[in-house]
Amino acid sequence: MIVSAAFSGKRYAVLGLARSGQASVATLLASGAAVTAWDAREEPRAATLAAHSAAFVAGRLDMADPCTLDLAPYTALVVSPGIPINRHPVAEAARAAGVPLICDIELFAEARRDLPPHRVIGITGTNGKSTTTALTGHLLRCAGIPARVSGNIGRPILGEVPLVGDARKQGVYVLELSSFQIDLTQRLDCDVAMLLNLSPDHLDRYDSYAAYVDSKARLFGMQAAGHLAIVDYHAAIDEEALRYAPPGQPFAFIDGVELPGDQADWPSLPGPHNRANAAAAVAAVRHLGVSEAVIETGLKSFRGLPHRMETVAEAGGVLFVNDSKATNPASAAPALAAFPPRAGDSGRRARIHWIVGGLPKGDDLDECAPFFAHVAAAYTIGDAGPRFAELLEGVMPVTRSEMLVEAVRAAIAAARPGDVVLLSPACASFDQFRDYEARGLAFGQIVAALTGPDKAGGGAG
Ligand code: UMA
Ligand code: ADP
Repeated sequence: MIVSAAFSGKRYAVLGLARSGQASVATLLASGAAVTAWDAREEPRAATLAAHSAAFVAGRLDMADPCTLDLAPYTALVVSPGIPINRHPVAEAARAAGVPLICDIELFAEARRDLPPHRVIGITGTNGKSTTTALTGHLLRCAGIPARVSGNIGRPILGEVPLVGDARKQGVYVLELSSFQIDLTQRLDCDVAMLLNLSPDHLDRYDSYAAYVDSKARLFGMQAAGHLAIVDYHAAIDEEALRYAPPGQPFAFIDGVELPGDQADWPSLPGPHNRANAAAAVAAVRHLGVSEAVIETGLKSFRGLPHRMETVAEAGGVLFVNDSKATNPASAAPALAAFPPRAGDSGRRARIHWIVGGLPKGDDLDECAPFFAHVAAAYTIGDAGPRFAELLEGVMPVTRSEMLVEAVRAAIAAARPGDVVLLSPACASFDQFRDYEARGLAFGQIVAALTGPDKAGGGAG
């Protein structure tokens, strides 16, 4: 766990006690701070109390009557990134009391002064963050550089074992950062900061797309002069992503990065989107001195993350691919692009059976449209199902499945050898699942049940 004298003797309020909130409470208490904490749910409240009984005070940070809390005495209010500060009453209460609204990433930024010499790579963007974060950590470790891979990728940074090092041999914290985390961070100076790409997302949390872009661009505004910014060429030009960067800041364009070797030798980085992710990671580690030879072997040995273009089964010549992490149309598009039509008996044949839908992020699938010709049939699910079916009917055969299990069953019945049953929903999962991971696991289990040795029958068996 990361601890720091920076918090000693101060008072913090913490709202949200899941992964990042729990880690924040633990760090603050171990650092000698007093903590008042709350979660809307009883279970995480009880778990936090059980873990830190003596030192911890529960307070109604949800601002519900009758116990509305006076925030004025607190050094800061630490909120979890999942709490919508654009509409939660605690945000207004904190502003009224003049108390900074921060998250665990800002606590880490403050704690850095007490950590041994180290460097930080911060990675944001709409899509590809986790892949690029994991790959960056992998390339550093291949070079023998100690690295922690944390943040939005699912590991709260404050729970990490601090890196040991000295000025000559510094470890690297590789942080995946969501716009929610950047909004709650004021002082994270990344040695290398990258903005991978931008497309509309999370618009329930922002007044406009411009406000979402602005949130991401602030990552560069926190960098010291001389620290490297890595940007997608289009993001930089179209969205002025570097507008907050210090004057004269060095920057690299992702599409200008030279990559060693042949992408065909990188089993976990297929497609043009992964080439861009690789370029961003390579630019960062090159800047920190990793050699070309290590980069070349590291790209080959990298193994991808679950729920991103993950092959979960192959049965009867049909591939089953879990891309549950594709939670918006821009991230589903490369998955469709990855399986172009193949030559068949009667000309080129589309081979994707596309399971699409969930909680929609928008009203269209425009970004996927260039690859509709790759789709043999669509199976719509979830809240977005009826709308997506309307959009796709007439362009491709559509089965209105509603439930994932029905979609998989119908796809198996229709799939022929050489085809791909692809879950790439282009939507959030929260209408039917706890999160994208639960959705991806359900897909894998359904596929196993319907294609495994005990299955009842089906086209792909
Ligand atoms: N809560 C309240 N009141 C509310 C709303 C929520 O008390 O009004 C409580 C909930 O009951 C819950 C907690 O707040 O206990 C939720 O906090 P959280 O959703 O921030 O959960 P964490 O486990 O702390 O996860 C967060 C990030 N979650 C989000 O940004 C939504 C995780 O990113 C991150 O991995 C983790 O910190 C560790 O750093 C997840 C994510 O979905 C993967 N990110 C979004 C994305 O990638 O699209 C941005
Ligand atoms: P994030 O952490 O930003 O959500 P991931 O690496 O987890 O990104 O990938 C999420 C989804 O986005 C996957 O379905 C993947 O196929 C797709 N994807 C990955 N990289 C990119 C990219 N650079 N551009 C567009 N889509 C991408």
